[in-house]
Amino acid sequence: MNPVFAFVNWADGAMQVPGLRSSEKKLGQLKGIFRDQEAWRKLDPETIVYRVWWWEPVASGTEGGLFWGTTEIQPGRVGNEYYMTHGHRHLIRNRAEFYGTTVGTGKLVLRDENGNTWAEEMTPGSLHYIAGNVAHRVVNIGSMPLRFVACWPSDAGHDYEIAGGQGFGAQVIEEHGNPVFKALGTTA
Ligand code: S6P
Ligand code: ZN
Repeated sequence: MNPVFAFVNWADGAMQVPGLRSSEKKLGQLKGIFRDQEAWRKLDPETIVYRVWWWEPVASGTEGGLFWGTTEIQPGRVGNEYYMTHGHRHLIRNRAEFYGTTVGTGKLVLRDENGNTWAEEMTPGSLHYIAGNVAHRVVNIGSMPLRFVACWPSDAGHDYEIAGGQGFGAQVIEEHGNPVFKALGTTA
């Protein structure tokens, strides 16, 4: 038998594999993502909001291949809006993706090509099928880091155009100590 090449700690999603890639996203790199720009300006731009570790067993752009990754979002808020990922669509629109929560609690915000936005609850063990053409963003609504694993096609690519402004059509904010999913353009 061949030795095991890659490991995932299924309790938290931590990965061990040769050639593991990683990136981090700081508050300063998330300009225009959070609604309260004034609150965003007052925060330290060097604060890390989330990190991603991923494995590319085939070259990026390979048709028919898959990538695997883990994302960790810190707890926190900009104004009353919880820390979240940029959010994106896949460049090749019909490429789907799986997300699986390992640690923490969150909301997976989804927006289809008809402009319908909804959210799925993320809790340890929750598994989410993100259909092709559906934009996806993860919001950490808890008081500890939120971690989820992801599997996506190696030729999917990322289109971040939807991430800014009112692109997702909704936001997740804290109200009286509770997370609330709010469609934009509606009154409080
Ligand atoms: C890739 C997959 C994740 C995200 C990561 C960060 O298709 O959906 O690995 O890249 O969660 O989010 P974002 O929106 O900054 O790419
Ligand atoms: Zn994706």
